[in-house]
Amino acid sequence: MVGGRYWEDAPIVALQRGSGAFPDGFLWGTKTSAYQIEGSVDADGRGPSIWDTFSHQTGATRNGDTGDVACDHYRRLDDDLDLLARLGAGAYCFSIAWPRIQPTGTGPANESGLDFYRRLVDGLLRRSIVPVVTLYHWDLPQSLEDAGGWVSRDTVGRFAEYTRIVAEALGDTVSTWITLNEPWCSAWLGYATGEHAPGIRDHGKAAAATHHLLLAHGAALQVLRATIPSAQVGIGLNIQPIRPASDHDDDRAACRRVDGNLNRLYLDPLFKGRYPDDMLEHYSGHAPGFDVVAAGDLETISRPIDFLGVNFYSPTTVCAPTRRAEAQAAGFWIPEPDHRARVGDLNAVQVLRPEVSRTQMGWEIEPGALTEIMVRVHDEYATLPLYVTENGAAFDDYVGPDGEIRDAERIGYLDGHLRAVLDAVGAGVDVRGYFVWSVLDNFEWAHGYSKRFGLTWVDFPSGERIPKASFAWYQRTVRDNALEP
Ligand code: IFM
Repeated sequence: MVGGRYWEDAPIVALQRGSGAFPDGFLWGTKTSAYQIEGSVDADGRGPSIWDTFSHQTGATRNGDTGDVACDHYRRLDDDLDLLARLGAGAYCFSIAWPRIQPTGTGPANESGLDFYRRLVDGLLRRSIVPVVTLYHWDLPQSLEDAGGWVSRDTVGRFAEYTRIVAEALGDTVSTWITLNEPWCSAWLGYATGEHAPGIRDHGKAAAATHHLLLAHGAALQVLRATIPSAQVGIGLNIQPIRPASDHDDDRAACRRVDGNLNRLYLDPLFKGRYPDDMLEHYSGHAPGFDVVAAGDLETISRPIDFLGVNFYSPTTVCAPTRRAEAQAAGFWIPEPDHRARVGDLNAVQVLRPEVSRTQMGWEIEPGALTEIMVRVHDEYATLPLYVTENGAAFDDYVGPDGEIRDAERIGYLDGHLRAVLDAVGAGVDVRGYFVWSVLDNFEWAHGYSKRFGLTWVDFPSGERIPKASFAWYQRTVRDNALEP
């Protein structure tokens, strides 16, 4: 934490603007993903996913943590549904583990796997909670990775087949669908930096994976439209403002490259039906790269969606590698490891503003950046409905001697970002809902269990759940459909 002690910082992020009331019908929710919470990785015919394989490799995750047990949600389903009911948020977004449905990523459905999600959806509906289904949150069946994973075009057809199975099984009870969660992470953390499964480091493969993921989105969209004509379908992107450290041309060029990789590489094909020219040129020397694009693909990718899911945590500031010294002289701090520089061969260096508070992930807290990115989507891409499908923060929570978890920083973070949502609404953006990441502390990928994002503390050895102070705060917020003044 920079810029003061945390209890002084927390209120600073809680901006004091407006009445704090949300539009009627605003959808309040929380979100999780299968591998991060379910555990029971061998149960009822589930096959291995790339995250099972990856997390068991030495040094791949902090402390050697895996999702083998995670929050044990698979076996504690009913209790977790009761917890959601107690929270009172009207929606819950979860992901389906593809390897539970098709253990090897192809072939007939595993009915036991489908039954788990049928029970989950029925349990939500019985508690008057709207189910929102994510079809893919990073847990590709290992057999498909062995056949080339997202670098292979065949995976697109497999994803369409899997989507059809799920849509036929749940289509009469689920109306809101997210095809992919954060395809940028699947492509660039999975195939370029190797920080995520499958742990590959090859920029040409990451570019090809980007295209096949987007094509899989388009293919799934068609399947969903054909199978459930009334479905509301979107995709969840981790987009964020990227800023140059200075007005210098080199910093601005670095900023444009990072923006191209993180934002435009996804928004442009989805909403404009083309990849950005500068990114095509940037990756032209990397095979197979965007050479995998075939005639008609961009039409498939850019078919209209019903909403865009915005997953937002933090903005990023970058400088050119040649201007590190100037950035430091201007007061920026340069973290190690330097994420953006390693991602996507972008020739850029991430810098941090020392005066801005950060979460336990080291991510800068700037709620106004959420308003900014949503206004940008609205102004530059499309006026379609937006949902904030992920927003939240990891902090250094702990259970006090009295058994309470007073996560004031998280409340400050969420309050500030919800005010930023209201600012976007005030600026004319059609924001329909907001999902906190996450309702439970869970397996934070390469960070293992060291980062807690939950409204609920999970004691991992015993599985006990303890709602944090932010749980009660969110309960009041959704009940009032408004923030406290
Ligand atoms: O935990 C992740 C989630 O799986 C995807 N979005 C970001 C979260 C926090 O890092």
